Amino acid sequence: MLFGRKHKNPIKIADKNVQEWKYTTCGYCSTGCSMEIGLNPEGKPVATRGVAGADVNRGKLCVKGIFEHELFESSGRGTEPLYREKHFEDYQEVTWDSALDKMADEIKRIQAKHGRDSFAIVSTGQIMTEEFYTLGKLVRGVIGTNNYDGNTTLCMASAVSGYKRSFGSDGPPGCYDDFDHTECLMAFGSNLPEQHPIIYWRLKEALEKRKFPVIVVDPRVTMFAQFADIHLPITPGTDLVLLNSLAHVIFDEGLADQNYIDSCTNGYQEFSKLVEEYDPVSAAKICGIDEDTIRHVARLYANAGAAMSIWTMGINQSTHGSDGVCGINNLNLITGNIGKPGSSSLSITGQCNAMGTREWSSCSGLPGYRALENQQHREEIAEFWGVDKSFFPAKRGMTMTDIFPAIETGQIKGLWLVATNPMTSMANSARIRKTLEKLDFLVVQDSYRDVETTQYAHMFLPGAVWAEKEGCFTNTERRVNITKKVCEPHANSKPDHWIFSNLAKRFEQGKKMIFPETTAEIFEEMCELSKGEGRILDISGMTHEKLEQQKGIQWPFREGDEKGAQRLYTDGKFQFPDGKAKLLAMPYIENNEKPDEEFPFWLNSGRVVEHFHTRTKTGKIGNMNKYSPTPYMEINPDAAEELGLENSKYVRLVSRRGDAVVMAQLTHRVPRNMVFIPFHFHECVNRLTLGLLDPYSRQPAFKQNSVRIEHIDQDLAARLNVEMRTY
Ligand SMILES: Nc1nc2c(c(=O)[nH]1)N[C@H]1C(S)=C(S)[C@@H](COP(=O)(O)OP(=O)(O)OC[C@H]3O[C@@H](n4cnc5c(=O)[nH]c(N)nc54)[C@H](O)[C@@H]3O)O[C@H]1N2
Ligand SMILES: Nc1nc2c(c(=O)[nH]1)N[C@H]1C(S)=C(S)[C@@H](COP(=O)(O)OP(=O)(O)OC[C@H]3O[C@@H](n4cnc5c(=O)[nH]c(N)nc54)[C@H](O)[C@@H]3O)O[C@H]1N2
Ligand code: SF4
Ligand SMILES: [Mo]
Repeated sequence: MLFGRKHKNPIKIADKNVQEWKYTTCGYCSTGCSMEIGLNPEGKPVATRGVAGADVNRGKLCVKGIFEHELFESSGRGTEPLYREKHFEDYQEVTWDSALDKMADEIKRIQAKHGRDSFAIVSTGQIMTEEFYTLGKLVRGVIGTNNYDGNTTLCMASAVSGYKRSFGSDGPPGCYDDFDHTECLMAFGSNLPEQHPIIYWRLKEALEKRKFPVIVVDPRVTMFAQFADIHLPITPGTDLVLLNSLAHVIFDEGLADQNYIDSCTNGYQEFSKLVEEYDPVSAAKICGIDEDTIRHVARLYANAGAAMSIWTMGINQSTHGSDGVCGINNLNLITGNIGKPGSSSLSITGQCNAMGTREWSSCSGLPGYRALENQQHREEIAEFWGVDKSFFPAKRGMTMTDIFPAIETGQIKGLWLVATNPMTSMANSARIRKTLEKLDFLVVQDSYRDVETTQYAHMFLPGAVWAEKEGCFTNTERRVNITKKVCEPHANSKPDHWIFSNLAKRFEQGKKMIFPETTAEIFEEMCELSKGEGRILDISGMTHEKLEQQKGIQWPFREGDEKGAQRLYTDGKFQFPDGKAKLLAMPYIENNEKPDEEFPFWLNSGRVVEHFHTRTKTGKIGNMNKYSPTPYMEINPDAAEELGLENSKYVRLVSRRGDAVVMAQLTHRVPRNMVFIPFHFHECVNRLTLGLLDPYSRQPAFKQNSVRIEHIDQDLAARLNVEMRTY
């Protein structure tokens, strides 16, 4: 028998002829992996590898990271600025000077005619922090519109809102190292192995050293649920009921940490009174988790020496997203599980720099977690930038999800989209299309020319992507890391911060202000602004060089500090004036679109490991796209049998908003009354979604909708499907 290594063909890794490796941080998800891009002798990026000494990923990368060097030259990249007078005329290539002159003129014209706030700006979680800061300076200090927000309203807004309501400030209090100390982990609406594979790997490493229970709350049997000790297949949109009921059991059985509650929180009376109503028997009827399991999980969590919760979009994207986050915070406050090793309320962030925009973009306030509502903050920034303090509004303006309806009603006439693709990523695409068509002036600034929203724009500005420029991202655990420039921007595309500062120069006020040339100088300015007694977001000890040396540093990191802070609130002091956190009493209100006779299936949506968002990047990289090139839905085989539906057949899904054609994948991952569709495909799930908004965060409920399934002619569907596959 010829078994054994000796007789096997050894795996050969093709020699890419790498001459130099350059340090960067991954530009996909918020895990924040440190990587190096290999350049061949011609300076072309040909390989990617993980950085062994980096604390986050310790040499590992997921499938998206490994092929990231391929995106620089992928198809559809923007090459030159484009302009056209009217929608649907042909675009003409124009110079940067004429594009930016025209753009400044249009902004001034619209603002003069309809008021400053009639021009809106929506940005992203995917450009560098220095770029966010520069955009904020331009928008708040020069253009002066208050209708300025980011796609993070589709993503992290509920986490931000929940952190502010519970702790008095945004900022995830924990870190990945908590996995090495916790004795119980509960994950709500997060599919970590697919969406944050390297955070999941850190969790697995911790579990291999020391066993502790992992509980996953998700209506789907996700990969994470399959690996968990306990899976709670919750009824969509009812996490708050489960959370209130866990608190009920913890109080009822005397398992709460009363010392911590008394010394570190307010609101106990009201909260404990409200959760009295959420006994497990009543709660089970709403959330679908049986009473014994609720009690069992409550005891496991409360009796653990250290317990932590993580969550992602299953919580945030919900009509009770913000309440769900506060519910998780309540659970950790009553069990004394904040700010200690292994004890945390850790929101797993989404995009590579969704944290950077929260910290520095001024979208919902002013830089460095300052608030527009705070007079002292307005004065500090006005003085620092050299702007008249009365120029700043005293209250935050519209969110992304309110800006679109305001275009419909004619209140907003012009829109500038920076690195976001709402034609595919916002709910109810038909309505979004009509809305965009109403605009007098729409600018799309994206690294890809073929992004769907460009079809509705007047101007397209090609932005350099990721490691074509230098700057920072902040990851889920507040770690700031640096991406070095590894190659020149594609064709005539420009770094986003260059676009922002060159537009600023076309306004009188912009000429008076300083917009530094390099991101290192911009970073220094931010460090200066972050100094201050009692500020948790203090990065004053950081420099670009130190970030590369230490392969990322967690904030707060003050001047003179040797190490970043792993955790927040370690002293039990929170960011409210009296230093106490808030226990919040939140009744559950049922308001979702639920399955009924006409639309009998829950429509759930989310992601798969090989694709990122609207596929502008991964759709073009063969080693990603090949795994799921076709829009599809997961459907339970029993439901399929009832409908007479076979695996790999096409179906038409219909909701109250529209329809979509997808391929059926039969799997027990979804319950009998649910279908799940990855949202990566254009003209697909968001044609169907409703997207009701959370009252606090204004984040859409992307995951709770209802649909029916119809048969469709297979030849027609296959044809339609080929046409839909843009790449
Ligand atoms: N491969 C890949 N990774 C990514 C991304 C990507 O596009 N591709 N995007 C990044 C971004 S921006 C984000 S925001 C994150 C998202 O990361 P995740 O939130 O982990 O991903 P999703 O698939 O959107 O949703 C997670 C789960 O929520 C569940 N869910 C639905 N409704 C409910 C509910 O009512 N309650 C509960 N408890 N769960 C529910 C869904 O069944 C789904 O399995 O991923 C980041 N990482
Ligand atoms: N049904 C459903 N819909 C959803 C979700 C869901 O779970 N279900 N999830 C929501 C969530 S959590 C999110 S975060 C959103 C994401 O939705 P989008 O914001 O639309 O996400 P992307 O497709 O990543 O769009 C980012 C764009 O920025 C471009 N880009 C990348 N880097 C750069 C750069 O450096 N400069 C410039 N100028 N452009 C750049 C990319 O090419 C891309 O076109 O989708 C939301 N929509
Ligand atoms: S886990 Fe996220 S940050 Fe790490 S390589 Fe994968 S996509 Fe990039
Ligand atoms: Mo996101």
